[in-house]
Amino acid sequence: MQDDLKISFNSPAIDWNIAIPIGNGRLGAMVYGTIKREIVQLNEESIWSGGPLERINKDAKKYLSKIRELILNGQIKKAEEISLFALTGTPPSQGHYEPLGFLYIDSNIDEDSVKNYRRELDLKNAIVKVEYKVGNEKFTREYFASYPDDVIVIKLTSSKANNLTFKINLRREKDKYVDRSGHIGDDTIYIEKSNGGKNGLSFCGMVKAVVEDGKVYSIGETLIVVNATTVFLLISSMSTYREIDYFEKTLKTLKNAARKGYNNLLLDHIEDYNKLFNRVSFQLGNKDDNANKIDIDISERLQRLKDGEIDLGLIALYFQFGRYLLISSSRKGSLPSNLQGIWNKDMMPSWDSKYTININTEMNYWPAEICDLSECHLPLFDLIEKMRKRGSKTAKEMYGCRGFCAHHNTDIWGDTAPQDVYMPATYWPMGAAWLCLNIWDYYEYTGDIEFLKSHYNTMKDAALFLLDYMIEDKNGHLVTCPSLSPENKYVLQDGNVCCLTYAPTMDIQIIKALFERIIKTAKILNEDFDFIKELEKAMSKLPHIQIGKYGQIQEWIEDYEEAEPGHRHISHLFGLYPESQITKEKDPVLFEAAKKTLERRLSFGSGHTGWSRAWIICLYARLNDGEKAYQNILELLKNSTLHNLLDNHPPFQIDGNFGAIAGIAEMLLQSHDDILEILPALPLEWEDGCISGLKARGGHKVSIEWENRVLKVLTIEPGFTNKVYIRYKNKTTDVNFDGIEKVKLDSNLKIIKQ
Ligand code: FUC
Repeated sequence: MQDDLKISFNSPAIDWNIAIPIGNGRLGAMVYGTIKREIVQLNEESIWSGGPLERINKDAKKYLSKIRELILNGQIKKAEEISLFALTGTPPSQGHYEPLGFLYIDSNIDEDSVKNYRRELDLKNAIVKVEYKVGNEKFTREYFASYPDDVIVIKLTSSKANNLTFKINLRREKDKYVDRSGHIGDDTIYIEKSNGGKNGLSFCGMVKAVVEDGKVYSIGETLIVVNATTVFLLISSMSTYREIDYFEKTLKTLKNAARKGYNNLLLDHIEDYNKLFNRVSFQLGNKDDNANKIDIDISERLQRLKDGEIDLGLIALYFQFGRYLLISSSRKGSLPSNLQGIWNKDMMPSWDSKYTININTEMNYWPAEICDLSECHLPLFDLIEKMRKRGSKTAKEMYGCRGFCAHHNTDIWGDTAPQDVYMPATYWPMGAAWLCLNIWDYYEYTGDIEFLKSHYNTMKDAALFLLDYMIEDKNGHLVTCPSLSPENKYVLQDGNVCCLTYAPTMDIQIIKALFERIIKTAKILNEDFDFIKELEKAMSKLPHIQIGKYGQIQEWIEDYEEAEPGHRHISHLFGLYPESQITKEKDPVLFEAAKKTLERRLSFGSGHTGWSRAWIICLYARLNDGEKAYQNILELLKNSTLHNLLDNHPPFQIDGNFGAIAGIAEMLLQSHDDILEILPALPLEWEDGCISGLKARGGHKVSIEWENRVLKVLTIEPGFTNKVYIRYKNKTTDVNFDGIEKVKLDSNLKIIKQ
């Protein structure tokens, strides 16, 4: 592993946007590293306002045919008006994610006498360290979030014996939103919010202090440590989302962790984290140069980038930080990473910090497989199963359809009814179909046939909904109706600006992607042959992707003028990435049109949000344009990245981090269409580099070393498919892996050694 995997800060965080995230999938914390009052902002995955809601509009089915008729006849405004009344959820909104609160550690340290301050995130071991000196005395703090022991751990040490004295509190915003707090014995304090049996969650947060020497006691809701040399704090939280006995369970978790002791907690944490993180290493540019920059404050590195300095090490660091974030916010058994991963500071967060499934949640999981973090992908499938149950009711009651559907948002209870009263987004019924594509993707990288088998019916249910939902248009095409192209609007000849439509391009592409995946799965499982035929027939009746008057991929079924030609969503390029329906080999004309589409969007200012910029990186990688992909990475770092490297929508939204690193991986390796393409979009500036451990479809582990922009060594450790086709520039070859453990090839794709 590299030793330049640190994000350094030479001052405490002045606000949340420069605090450092840690997490174990379920518990998250933002470490400020402040001195006199240390602030650690806390999250637990399931602390949401309210509870599961039944929001299906009972009049949807009654008005559905009218809405369809109006849309097909071009009376869009009328259709939109009725949809507002008849399709909007009752009530229109799901609940929102909330923070657990703040941990405050107050001491009497004189901040003016502090010197040699340093705060860092060590990505190699997922540990935050804070160090500073007062006179000759050195104070050190270490923070990590342990997945194996389900606690956040903070260790405080002073170099002078018995010189740590501080008090600790747990608070929620403005000291409100808590209905019980206090201490349990001498060494533990808690806050609790119980819901009195109403529809909603109860939860608690707890801190336990373990001292080696000195004294710990509690008064009221304050924990007091005096004259200690080393103390470690254990923090946990739980809600009724998982445990009726959340309070007892939390207490037990803390006791177990205390018994285990700091060193064992740390060792197990590092071992667990390293198992995932160490799979991929990435070196870009000059090794010594990168190592020299590692102690520079990250804000300064970002500023230098803005000033035009090249910092390839920062790109590699950003990439690994993204992998760190996925490991920290999405672990087996946890909820999936939401709009803010797991790190939300607001009681009323932007877009509720939920799961927006018309791009954002999907983007969170784009890097999961290629960056060899399949295990982190699993929480998404648990949520899809929850949605399946709720979504079959939505499909039936709103639309009279079989199967299951979801609209553009979901929550931790798998809500599937339309969310918001927002014409450009709310009435889009494709959320479940898009999410179900990940089932196949997981299989394609892991070869886990049992997983595929057990999730086949979920994909099938998403398809059954679509088979029933689609109607024939005047040309005999099968079309989704009503629907929209997230979240853009179009202008009709009469000047009306509209959203609702039938068969927007993205829908056609999603349906094709889903049906093709199901057909492949059914063939592998050797079942459902009649259903395969049904899907094939339906696919043959889907409208074709069309090219519009600007040479662009048409976003809608008609070549409408876009209301916002620089819109952040680039939904109609879904077929280019994440899908691979538009490739140079399959259709050079559509490929060119995709290029024009992107250029046009950008020329009108697209990419202004972090995730939009991240998608653009992925799209340019698929267009084999390394230069433009790199320029967009720079734009993202310069204009849409906070000083703790978290993505800035604004505000912070984690999808941009994840989308961007998926794009970086796609610049170096692509594996759609049964061929491994090596360095498909390598920018001029990335002269030398080495990435090891990327995953390709088929489960192959790929390492690539290049020098002077030429492939030096390609190493492949075979996965579950026997044969791979490889392409590098204009050379192709195939390798049969029968009985081979590892193969190395040179720039001519000749085998160097096996
Ligand atoms: C979609 C996007 C917004 C934002 C929100 C969470 O509505 O259009 O930009 O990311 O989701």
